Amino acid sequence: MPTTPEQPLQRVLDALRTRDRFVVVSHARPDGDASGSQLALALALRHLGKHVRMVSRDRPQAWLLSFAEAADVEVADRVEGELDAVVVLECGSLERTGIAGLERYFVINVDHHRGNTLYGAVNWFDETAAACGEMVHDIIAGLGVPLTPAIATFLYVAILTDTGSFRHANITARTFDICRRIAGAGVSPAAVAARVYQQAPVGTLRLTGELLRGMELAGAGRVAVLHVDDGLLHATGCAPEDLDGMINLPLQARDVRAAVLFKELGGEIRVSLRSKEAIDVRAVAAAYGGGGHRNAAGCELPPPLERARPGLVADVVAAVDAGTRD
Ligand SMILES: [Mn+2]
Repeated sequence: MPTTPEQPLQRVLDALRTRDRFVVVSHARPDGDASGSQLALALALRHLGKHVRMVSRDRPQAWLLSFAEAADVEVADRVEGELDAVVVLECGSLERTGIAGLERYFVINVDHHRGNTLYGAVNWFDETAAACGEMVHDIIAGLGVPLTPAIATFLYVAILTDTGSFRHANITARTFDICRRIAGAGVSPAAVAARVYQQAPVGTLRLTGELLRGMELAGAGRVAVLHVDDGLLHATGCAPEDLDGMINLPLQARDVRAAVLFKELGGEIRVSLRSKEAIDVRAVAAAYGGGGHRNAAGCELPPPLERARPGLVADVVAAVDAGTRD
């Protein structure tokens, strides 16, 4: 695909080619796309002989640590030292990294979240990408780095997880074109899926059971509301990252159009929102200072939860009404 120097991908490629010392970061509490994109790009830059560190505000998820390369991710809340550039993946704003000191460097911003603030010296923002991993794939291809089995594996981790195992609305032909290349590089989709989805400790099954037992319904059964607090995590022996993906469980029900998960953890209240089809929960999250995608978004709320909860649930019901009317 020919590109002109003015195109964002080309500017990213130029910025990477002409520099040598990088830190690659992604967002705090990294998900599969964050860590997968970070690892794939870091390995590709190292393939070119460049000096690359990976830094994350929080430890990668437990299942990701089953990949040996993930041990190389440094957990830190600050970046210092001599660098030519920081590559920020999968972050709508620099604050999403949870890492201090980045603004002092040449920042290369690669992201697919609507509302990206274009905070980099070089910015490539593509909200049509199903995963940041798709964009990283194009960067790696543009750099002329071959898809080694390890690089291809992490790209697949990014795409598999960010598409909800190929179920979300953001999937395009491009997604499958990239996955076709990944499979051609020798990656076994089934083996990667097993490493991602069959690593859970039994405590997460207990947590799943408790979350669903406490599920409430609003909006004539079309909105499912889940709640978790420190006590429930403690009782099931789980950590906050074990909640990842659990908000999607209620969407298995035909009549549930949207799901809300209230997380009262460590004195903070976080809200995750998911929806089906045209129902826009990003707009709901944005009204509370959050963001995300149409079908997957989140925000934070000031305590106490009881004050904000009814209004937010009502807003989700209204979003379901609006999204169902269209
Ligand atoms: Mn993503």
